[in-house]
Amino acid sequence: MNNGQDISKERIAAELDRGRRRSLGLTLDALDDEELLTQHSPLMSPLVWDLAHIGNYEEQWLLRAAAGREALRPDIDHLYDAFENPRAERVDLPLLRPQEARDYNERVRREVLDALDGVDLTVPAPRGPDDPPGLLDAGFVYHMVIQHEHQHDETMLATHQLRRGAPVLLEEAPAVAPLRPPAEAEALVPAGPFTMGTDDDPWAYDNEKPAVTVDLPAYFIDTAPVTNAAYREFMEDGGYQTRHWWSREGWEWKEKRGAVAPAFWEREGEEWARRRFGRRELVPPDEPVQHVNYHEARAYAEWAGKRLPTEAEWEKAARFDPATGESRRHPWGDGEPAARHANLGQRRLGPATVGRHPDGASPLGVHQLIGDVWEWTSTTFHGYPGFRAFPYREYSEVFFDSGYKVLRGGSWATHPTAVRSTFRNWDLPIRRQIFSGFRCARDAEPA
Ligand code: AVJ
Ligand code: FE
Repeated sequence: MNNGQDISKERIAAELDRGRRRSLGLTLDALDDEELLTQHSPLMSPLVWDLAHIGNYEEQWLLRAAAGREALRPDIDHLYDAFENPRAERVDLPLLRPQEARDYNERVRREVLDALDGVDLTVPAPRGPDDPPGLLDAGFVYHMVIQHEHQHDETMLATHQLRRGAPVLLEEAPAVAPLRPPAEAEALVPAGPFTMGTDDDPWAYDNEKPAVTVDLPAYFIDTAPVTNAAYREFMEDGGYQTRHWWSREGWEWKEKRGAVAPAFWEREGEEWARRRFGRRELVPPDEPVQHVNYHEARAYAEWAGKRLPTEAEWEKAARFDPATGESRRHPWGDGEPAARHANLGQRRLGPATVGRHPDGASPLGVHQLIGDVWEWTSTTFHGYPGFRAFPYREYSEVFFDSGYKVLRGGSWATHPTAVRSTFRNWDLPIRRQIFSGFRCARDAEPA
């Protein structure tokens, strides 16, 4: 079973190419060498690090591990090892220059495509529970590398957002779709079991496996992410000045940072403006709020008399079909995301207005779960029961149970291949340079 996914080599080659054109668009077209080598923020790598890291990861996994070819540049592995080199220190490494990085990536890619013909990507016969998974099973390692490039492209967009100076990224005019906001503010998710995670999605990472049955009591979940307008009500009601709404950790963060609004917001008389990729504009009221951290999301939820959803609640709202009792790959079904379903893949440089994607709603009527903004959940990143690290502990396992909060659903900057209803992202509760927002939930029965 491969969940109806096309695992043809043509698809893999096309997706590899799509990722590369995107990476080059974020580095080559946009900025000169000096800007690529600069550290725009201590939170981020110089863009040229991400670029060569993408190629080095591809060399390690697709050339050496998958195709068994000889290493091209084992001498640079240590420079592009994310664990050996904290982000703030990468600027001081003897990195490949931008043109060297492009040439290296192209060399790796040429060999990868050359070797692709000879690899066996068939779906294996069902394995026993103790048999280890295989790197090539149903194209796994190729999917991992395709997603990896897009994940770094999203990270590079966060670097672009932090960068000062004239705008360099172009924005396509968003297609005008009919605006059909959800009729109700909340959806009731009925009590009962659902399937969380997956055993057989050929794009799924180790942390999305294995599939587990989770039984949840009934709850309400917001049918849309919290908007800028709603978030401003919290601000104007003294949200950032009222200790009561915040956790101890959250209040400490807020006091230390002096935060009074989401990141990149600036006062404009009585109004609020925001900086977005080098442009300044009034904050649009009906878009999902973004660039808030876990503490801010949690404080808002407390103020609203609600709470953040757990990640299980988020996933059930996104996948559960009450008519069949089954879990879907996406809120709208098992089909690939199309433009009408969700705002993904950097088509715009920000979230879409609430109500723009009625065709992407879940069976329970929850909108915009996929795309727009990553949504904070109350869950600490952990392994599902039966978790097995694959193919390396440093993708997921080393982050388990250490205070990282799970984010779900992808943002406008997330590529369609790099998100699904089972996909789990994570970050520290203080981070807000990512494209993060949230929605609220509450118990259906008072506890
Ligand atoms: C899953 C987004 C948290 O960017 O740190 C990139 C993805 N892992 N390279 C990250 C990742 C290795 C990861 N996140
Ligand atoms: Fe990486």
